[in-house]
Amino acid sequence: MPTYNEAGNLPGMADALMALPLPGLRLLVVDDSSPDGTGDIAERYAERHGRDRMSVLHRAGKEGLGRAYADGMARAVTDGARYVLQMDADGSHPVGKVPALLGTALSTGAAVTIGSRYVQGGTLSDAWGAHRRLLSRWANAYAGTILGTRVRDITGGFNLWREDALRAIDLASVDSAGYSFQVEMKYRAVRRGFGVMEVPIHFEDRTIGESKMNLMVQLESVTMPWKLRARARR
Ligand SMILES: Nc1nc2c(ncn2[C@@H]2O[C@H](COP(=O)(O)OP(=O)(O)OP(=O)(O)O)[C@@H](O)[C@H]2O)c(=O)[nH]1
Ligand SMILES: [Mg+2]
Repeated sequence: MPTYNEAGNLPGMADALMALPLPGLRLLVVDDSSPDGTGDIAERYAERHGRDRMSVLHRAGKEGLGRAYADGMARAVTDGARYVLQMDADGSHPVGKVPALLGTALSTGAAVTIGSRYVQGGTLSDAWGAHRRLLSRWANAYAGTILGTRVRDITGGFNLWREDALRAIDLASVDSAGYSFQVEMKYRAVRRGFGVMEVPIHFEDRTIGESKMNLMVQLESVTMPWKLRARARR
């Protein structure tokens, strides 16, 4: 779970995850020295829940969620995780769906299980107006068409990865700094022949704290699918 200024969200997320009926679940928070003290709060919660169940990776400064995710996933695999779930801290991704993602991965053998807004049963926050819905749909279709994948929610950030898929993807060489990370990772997995399943989720809007989306991140998302396609052709 990457965090940057999520002091208002992290406590609730950590408590909810630790209360799930999944005794093997470990939480790794990857904090980029948040000025609001999220890293210290994460340490306190790790103490409370037990260091064997929760830990914190502190990074020196804000490098974007893609870098934070790549680092955190690499750490989780090194530490022996069999499955790694990526999940935002802002409350957009439903904690209650975590067991369903794992259940689907285990029962189907999928290497990548996507918490998907865009399969039958997937829903978006009522707070999303027509413009935002269209933009998200369009971003998905844009990346999917350029890359020729049939993944329905290729831009989503609530995904469960089997450990061998993460090893095969070579996290150290992932390019994306921002949220095109989601697209790049799935494309890499599909290209390597790993099976993908999508489980419907309800996507909630963040209610506490601020979005870290900015123009640079958006530009990267526009150019990245072309880069990935060109590289694949080479
Ligand atoms: N460690 C770290 N985490 C980050 C960074 N940027 C964003 N995050 C975290 O990544 C998650 C997603 O960030 P958001 O700002 O919600 O971005 P988003 O979900 O694409 O955008 P919204 O739809 O506006 O919420 C949150 O948990 C953030 O705290 C970063 O540079 N470093
Ligand atoms: Mg968000």
